[in-house]
Amino acid sequence: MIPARTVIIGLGQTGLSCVHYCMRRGVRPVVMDTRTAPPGAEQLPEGLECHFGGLNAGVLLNAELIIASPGVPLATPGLQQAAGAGVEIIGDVELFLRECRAPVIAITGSNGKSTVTTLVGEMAAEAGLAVGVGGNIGTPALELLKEPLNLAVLELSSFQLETTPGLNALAATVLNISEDHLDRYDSLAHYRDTKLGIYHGAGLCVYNREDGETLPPAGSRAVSFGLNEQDYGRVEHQGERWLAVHGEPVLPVRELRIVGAHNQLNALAAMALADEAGISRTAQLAVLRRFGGLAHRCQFIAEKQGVRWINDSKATNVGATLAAIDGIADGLTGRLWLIAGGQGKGQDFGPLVPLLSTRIAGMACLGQDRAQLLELGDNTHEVADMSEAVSWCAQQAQPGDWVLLAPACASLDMYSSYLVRGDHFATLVEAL
Ligand code: N04
Repeated sequence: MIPARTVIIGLGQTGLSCVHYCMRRGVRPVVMDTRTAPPGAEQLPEGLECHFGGLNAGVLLNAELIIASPGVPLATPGLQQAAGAGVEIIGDVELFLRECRAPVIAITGSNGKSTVTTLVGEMAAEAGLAVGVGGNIGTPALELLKEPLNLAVLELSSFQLETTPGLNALAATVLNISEDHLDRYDSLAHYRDTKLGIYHGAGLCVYNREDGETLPPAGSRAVSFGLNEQDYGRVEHQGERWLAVHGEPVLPVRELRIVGAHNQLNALAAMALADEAGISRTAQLAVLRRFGGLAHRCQFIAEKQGVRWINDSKATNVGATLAAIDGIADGLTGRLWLIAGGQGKGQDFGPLVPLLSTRIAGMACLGQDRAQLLELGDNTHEVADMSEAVSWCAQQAQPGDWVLLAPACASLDMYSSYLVRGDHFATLVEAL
């Protein structure tokens, strides 16, 4: 039951999905957004009460239910007051779960969420299941209720997990934890604990045995993935490395199109989740053999004058940049030029220092927090924008070299999202 006095905070695609959900159930919600002209406002049904450019504390206090966007911190004063007064505050994913009858596979982590979510979704489809894929990736969860499903695969951000108390997934995973979003969390421990909430009520917890921060609570039914022979792992077989399940080789690593140790871990996590959903190994392997990776995720853009240009705009934290560089290292023949910068979100960029003195020939630094990057080494170079970054790298690079956009930062100081940043990069590269 959706109560009559329901407030939806935060518009955009997800906020609109909440509005439509309420309207289908005969409730006309109040809509709020801290932005003066939120995206999607023009698509709202006529005549809804709207408060833009800030939250109306009085209306929030008087609400029976608040559906809060992941874009609004729960620490916002108006929300704190309402919570203190006993108003229920949930997110769109919680609303979805209250109605969804299909089993749910839930995926979070600092990096690799979208890759694993896509893999599991494709595996389920390959096995003939009616599967819905959504959450933090693509389709808002509530949209998945429109079709009858026998499996839902959800990518969940830490912000979504804050407002999803009753997940109870069939299987859930925290892929890895590295620094991110410290502009919204007071510590890495707080960020991690929020992510670990994905294990609440899970039938199976799938964790990364190489990352102790992903460990589920004691007493959980759990299985791990990692690069040795245990559980979901890796073995030597017939003179090469294979992905393995409980020591049994199932697929030569060579047959994966996505490269790097982190992608082998992603593949193993996807298999563990798919097994719990009863998806056949045959279907799993068919997908692992053909999946070439996501757009904006170490995506090859072009070769220009013998230089290869790669778009990893989705690298919005340092961990992702490290994984990208590690992943491409094997194929790399010449030197590597990195484009980085944007909003650092309070991260420590220190882990990039050893790479600047080894693998990275030079780094073009742009955006709001470029000064923090510039001071990491003597082979850094300040640029005003992406256009200057691309032309500087084009001048420096020689045939055989690679240029990688993997900014280790959010794009929101310069772009509306990492997608727009990646597209801009690709356009500039194509024009070289
Ligand atoms: O794209 C990039 O470059 C980086 C994006 C990050 O670093 O991960 N994103 C976020 O931090 C992020 C994005 C955090 C929370 C939610 C989202 C999704 C969805 C709906 C509303 C949304 C943001 C909003 C914003 S709502 C409101 N006022 C980078 C707002 C809202 O500002 O995006 O009332």
